[in-house]
Amino acid sequence: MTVFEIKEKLKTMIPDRRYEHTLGVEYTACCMAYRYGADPAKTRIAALLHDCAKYIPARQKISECQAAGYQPNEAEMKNPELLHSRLGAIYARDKFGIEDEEILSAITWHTTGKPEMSLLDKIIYIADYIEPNRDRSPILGDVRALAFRDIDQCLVAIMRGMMDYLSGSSSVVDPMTRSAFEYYDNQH
Ligand code: DGI
Ligand code: FE
Ligand code: FE
Repeated sequence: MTVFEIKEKLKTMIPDRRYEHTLGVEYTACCMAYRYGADPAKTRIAALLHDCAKYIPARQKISECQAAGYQPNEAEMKNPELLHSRLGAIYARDKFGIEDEEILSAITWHTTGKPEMSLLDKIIYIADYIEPNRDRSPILGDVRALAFRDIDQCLVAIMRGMMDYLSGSSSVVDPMTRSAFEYYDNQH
């Protein structure tokens, strides 16, 4: 599929506002790819598809992940929203024909992060957080400035902000969110 065809199909899967967010992630991630030397074509596709499964009902998220061979963990069963990234990668492969493992990885890990992220994983994770339509995080100004200066410092700042946010809410922290933060926090 061409990028144009991917966009046309994607528009039928998510509401307009989410599509705008997706375009924000696309151009933010591409700028970061130019800055850090990631493959711009792969970056673009990962960005476009990262939230393609966001609007699937919770029970269907669970059942489609299971059908594709992934058994959700306890945190994901309690909060199936977490599965939109995993299911997004499944859709990227099955509905959009994407077989590139780097792209599928960046989609899979864009919500929780993980230890030992690839450059593309980091770019999609960060671009998702700082794209221009975002306005709710108190640390946005700081992490936007860091994104083009020091990608790892930016990553850990976002992860720390996420851990703080989750500890102030009643939601479960996914084990991967925690181990990603601990891994990058220890490196700094
Ligand atoms: O899909 P987006 O809204 O663009 O962004 P995202 O994929 O990063 O998802 C963001 C949401 O995921 C946000 O509301 C916080 C939540 N989240 C991230 N890690 C965890 C988490 N929620 C829980 N309960 N546990 C986590 O570990
Ligand atoms: Fe997402
Ligand atoms: Fe997103």
